[in-house]
Amino acid sequence: MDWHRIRSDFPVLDQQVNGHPLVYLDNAASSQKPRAVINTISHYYERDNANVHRALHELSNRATEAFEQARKKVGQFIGAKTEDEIIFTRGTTEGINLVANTWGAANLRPEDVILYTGMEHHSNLVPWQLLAQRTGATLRHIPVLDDGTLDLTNIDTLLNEQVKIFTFVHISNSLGTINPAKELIAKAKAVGAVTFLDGAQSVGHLPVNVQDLGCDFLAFSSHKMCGPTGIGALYGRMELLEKMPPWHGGGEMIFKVSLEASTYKDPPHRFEAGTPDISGVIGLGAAIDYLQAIGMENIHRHDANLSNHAVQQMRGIPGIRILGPDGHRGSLVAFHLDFAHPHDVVEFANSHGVAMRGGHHCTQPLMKRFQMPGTTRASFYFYNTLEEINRLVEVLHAARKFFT
Ligand code: 7TS
Repeated sequence: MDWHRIRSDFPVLDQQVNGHPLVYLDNAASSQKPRAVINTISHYYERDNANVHRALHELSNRATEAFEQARKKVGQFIGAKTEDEIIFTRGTTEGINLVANTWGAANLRPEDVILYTGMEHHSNLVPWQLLAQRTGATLRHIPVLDDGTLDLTNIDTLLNEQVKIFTFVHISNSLGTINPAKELIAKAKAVGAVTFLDGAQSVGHLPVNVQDLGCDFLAFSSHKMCGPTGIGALYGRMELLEKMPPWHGGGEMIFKVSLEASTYKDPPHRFEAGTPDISGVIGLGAAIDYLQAIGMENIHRHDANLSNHAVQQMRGIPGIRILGPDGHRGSLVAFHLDFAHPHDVVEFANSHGVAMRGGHHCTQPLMKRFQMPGTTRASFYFYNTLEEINRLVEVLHAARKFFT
């Protein structure tokens, strides 16, 4: 693979920040976009822009065709049985809220348990907490070990017949831990629990196949995988989607409407009220084409090289504490430096052209678990290079000199 050539597909990376070449290491928050995606969106607005599913004129036909083609691409990309199992959302957060408010509201009773883990992003905690308040269901979580992996010692007690839904993150955005999704989903199935996988950090980074994993739901965000912001997808197994009531009401999701009542379309349209983010969906389709041309296995391997190299190099910085597992991990390294607050580290790095994120990363319970107010996080994607990681390490050594 010619990763340097691939990197040149991303115009934004070719710039100086504060007098230094930009080193963009905030990919877990949002990835950059290749020219192919930017051009697809421009082309849509320059040549095809119209509303979808409504008119019989040429532009609307083209827009509808491109929109529905993108649904097919998403379905194939994650191994759905049919593209009708793909619902377009605003992102991972909305996908989780959709399931909590439809499947959850219709199925949860006070005697039921919602199981999640101690390493969830707030977006995989708060919607379930709201649901528990509404339904009387109980919340339960799998604890996290010191090495950043799940403590599965008591899994058979935690994941018992009371559990109605087990929802968990595939790759942690704060630790880099890759959870054993297939194994956990199989355990949940054995006790009759529905499973929800938060794929925000995984779908753009490694091959994900919902039929192989066996999950009932999977949510992810386009902007973390080279696509535009404001769009994402929710996969739901058709047997479940068919039984779920709608969430948002409005145009496009109905079959018949009278002044008294309405009937609804089949999935996925039942869950897509109003004019969708058409250019976003088409842009996401272009991002998937782009990622597939590189190959998800290749991306995963390159990610692993980058994070291994980073962990090895960063271990040499005095006063550093690196969170997350020692071995195989996602493409990010979160750490704490005993000489400076994460926000100060991030600011210092920014003054040297290095973009990172500092804070709790929307995982406050996890920060409490590790007794840290926050961490600094360097997160990589396939367009990052080993040289950039060396530059990061150089800047962290300089930070140590600066702050001590
Ligand atoms: N789940 C995980 C694991 C995430 O990392 C994020 C976003 C979300 C859900 C929510 O995704 P959204 O696209 O709906 O916002 N994570 C981060 C992050 O780590 N830094 O900024 C956003």
